[in-house]
Amino acid sequence: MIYKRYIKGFTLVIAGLALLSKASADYPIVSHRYLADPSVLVTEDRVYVYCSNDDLSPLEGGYNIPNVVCVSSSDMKNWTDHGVVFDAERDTSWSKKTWAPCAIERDGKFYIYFGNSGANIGVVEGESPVGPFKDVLGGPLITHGTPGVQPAKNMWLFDPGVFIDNDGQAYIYFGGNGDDNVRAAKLNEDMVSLDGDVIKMHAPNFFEAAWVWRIEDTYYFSYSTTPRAEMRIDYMTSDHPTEGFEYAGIVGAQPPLNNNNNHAAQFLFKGNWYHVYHNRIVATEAGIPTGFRRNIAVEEFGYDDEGNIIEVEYTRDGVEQIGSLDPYVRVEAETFAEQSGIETEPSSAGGMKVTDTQNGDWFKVAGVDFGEAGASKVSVMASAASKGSRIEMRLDSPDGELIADIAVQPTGGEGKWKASKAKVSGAQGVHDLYISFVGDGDVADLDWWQFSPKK
Ligand code: FUB
Repeated sequence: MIYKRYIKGFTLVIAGLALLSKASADYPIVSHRYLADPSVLVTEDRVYVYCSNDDLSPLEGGYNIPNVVCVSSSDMKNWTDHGVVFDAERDTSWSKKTWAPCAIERDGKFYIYFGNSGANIGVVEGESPVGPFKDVLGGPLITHGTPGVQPAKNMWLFDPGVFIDNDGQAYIYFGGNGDDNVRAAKLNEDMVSLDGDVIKMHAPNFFEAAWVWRIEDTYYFSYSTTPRAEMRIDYMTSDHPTEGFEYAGIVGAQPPLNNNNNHAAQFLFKGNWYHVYHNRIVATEAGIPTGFRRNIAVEEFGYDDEGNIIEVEYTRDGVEQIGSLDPYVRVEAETFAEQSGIETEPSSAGGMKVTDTQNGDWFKVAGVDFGEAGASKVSVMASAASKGSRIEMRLDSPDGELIADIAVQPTGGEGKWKASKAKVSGAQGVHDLYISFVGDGDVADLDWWQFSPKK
C-alpha cells in the first residue's frame, strides 16, 4: 500500500525515541495506518472507534476519504483493526466520500452517519458494529435543501454526531464553518429519517466536529473551534438537548503535533471518561507533509464536583490498560498496542491479518496474563511462501526474553494458511508480548495466535 514506507520510516524514528523516553502507545493508538475524525460506539465490553481513512489521501492538496475504518478495544491498550467497514464508492450509488463518520446502535441494528465531504450527510444500516452496511435510502439523509438547514452562510454540511437520549429520542447534530452553522434534528425510530424540521443552534467560534452526550440532567455539546480560536475542543452545556446551550469551557487544547483541524469525541467506558482525537505524530515522525495524514490518539479526562470538564492533558502513554489480555483464547493478529514495520489487510480466512512483515518487524500486545502456572505451547495460523520463516515471541521488549521460537510451516504463499506450533518456556504472570518476524523477504502473514496453559 502507498503509506507503507512512511509508516516504516515512522517506526524507525520511534524505535530511536523509545531509547530516550518511555515507549508510547496512546499517542498514537494506531500507528500502522492514517486515521482521523474519531467517533465512538460503546457496547458493554468493547469500544468501537469509527474513523475517516486518511491512508488514501494524497500527501498534498486535499482529503480523499472514500471509506470508513473501524478499530475496537476491550482494554483501551490493545486495538483490533477491523479494516474498511463501509466504502461509499463501493456501497452507495450517490456518494464518494465518508468524512468524519459516527455510528450508533438501536434495537440491535447499527447505523453509520457520514459527510459526503461537506456537501450532504448520509446514513447506512448494518447488522453488526463492523458491518456490512447497506445504503437503505439510496441518497442523502440531509442536504442543503432539507427544511431548517437554511439560511446557512458557507456552511459545511458534515460532521454528524448522533445521540440517543434517555427517553429514546435520537438526535443528529452537524454543520461547520460559522457560529450560526450548528444544526440539530430529531431522528425517527427508524434512524434513517428526520422527525420535523432541522433546528438551528449556535456555538461560539464553531468550526466543526459536533459531539453530544448527557450526564444526569446536563447535556454536553463539544466541538472544534476555528483557527482564530486556536482549534481547541470547547464545550457548551444545557438542560435541553437542542436549546439553551451556553459556553462552558475547554475540553482540550489543540493537541501537540497537530495541524489544520482538530476533531474529538468524549465517552464513558468501563467507568473512565476518554477523549479520542487525532493529531499528526505519525506523519510528523515519518517526515512527510502532515496536512492530510492524521492518526488517532486517546487520553483520559474527568469532571470537577460541579460537572465542569477538567481540561485534557496530552501525554505519550497516559491511558491505563483495563484488565489484561487472555492468551488462552484465539487472539486475532490484528490486535495490538504498538508495532514496528507491519501492516494489516483483509485475510482470506475472514477478518484482517498482519502482513508485509520483513525481518525484524514486530508488534506488541500489551498486558498479557499468562497466569501463575504459565504457558506450555503456542499455536499460530500463518502463511509463508518458503522454508526458513520464523516467528519469535518475547517478553516486555523487542529483544526481551525469548519464550517461543516458531518455525512457520511453508504454505506455498499468501492466502494459504497452516497452523504451526512451538514449546513455550518462561511465560508466567502479566507481560507485554512482542511478536517478531524473522527470515528473508516477506517473512509471513499472521492470522491469529493462541497459547495453551500448563496443566
Ligand atoms: O476529515 C475531513 C474533515 O477534516 C472533517 O470532516 C473535519 O472534521 C476535519 O477534521
